[in-house]
Amino acid sequence: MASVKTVGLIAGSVAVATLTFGLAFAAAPSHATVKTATVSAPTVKAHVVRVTGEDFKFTAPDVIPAGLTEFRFLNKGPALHHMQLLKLADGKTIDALRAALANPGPPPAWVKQVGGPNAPAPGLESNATVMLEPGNYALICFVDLGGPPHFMKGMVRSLRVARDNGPAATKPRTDVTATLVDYAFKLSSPIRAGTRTIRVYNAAQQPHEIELVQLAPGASVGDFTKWIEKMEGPPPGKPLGGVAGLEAGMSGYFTADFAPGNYALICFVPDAKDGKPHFVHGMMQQITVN
Ligand SMILES: [Cu+2]
Repeated sequence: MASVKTVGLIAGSVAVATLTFGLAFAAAPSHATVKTATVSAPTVKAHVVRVTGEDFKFTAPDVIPAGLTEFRFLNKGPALHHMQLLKLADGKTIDALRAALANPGPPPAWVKQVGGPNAPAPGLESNATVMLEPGNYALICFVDLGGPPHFMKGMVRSLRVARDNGPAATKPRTDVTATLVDYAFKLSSPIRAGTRTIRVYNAAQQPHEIELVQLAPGASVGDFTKWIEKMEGPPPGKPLGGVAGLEAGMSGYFTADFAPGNYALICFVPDAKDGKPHFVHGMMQQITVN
């Protein structure tokens, strides 16, 4: 498949950081009145689903309930992995997906990219919160270490999302919105140091993602994308996660602990026209967190 990411990470060369992840939910005031109908709805949390990735498989539930869902993805390594969610059209199965992906070129039109936790360095956990409709999905890893992409080695797994009649979850409270366009990231405000929840919204015509990388002191986003091409020497940054590929018009959320310093936002999604990763078209941005 030509439209595969070329992200790599040298196992063991990345220090394991102590990061904590979590979502902040808006607390609804609770009060009740006798005569009027102004009863506040209680806060309902998103479902939490834990997934692990390793060389080369996912460990995940087979069936989960529909609705707002926070995926927590632990990369047990030793390679870099992410957890892209694909929604399959009605009647399509994981076997049909495998068959389609055996051919080079972009995924078939009956597959929709609906986000998921983007790649954390080995040993780290990343998260993403997305709204899931009932249906058939796949978890897939598009990461490529210069060899076959990881889904060719077994990192594709089916996930059934079943109808859920519970109350709708409260959307995460967000600190910053990152809007994805062709080919840039637009932040609604600077990201301040601390635990921050970012809403990622794809306003473009084709799929995009955010991969968040904490840059090593003195390193630039260009140093990191150059390093990816050859993967020689220690990486000049540490992947932390973000939100994997989203179709046009879709949104997702991720939460990360931002220590002061420099970070990179990068999109590796292959371009609809020329198949090159979007960072080649300029979809990479360096930000400073204070
Ligand atoms: Cu992109």
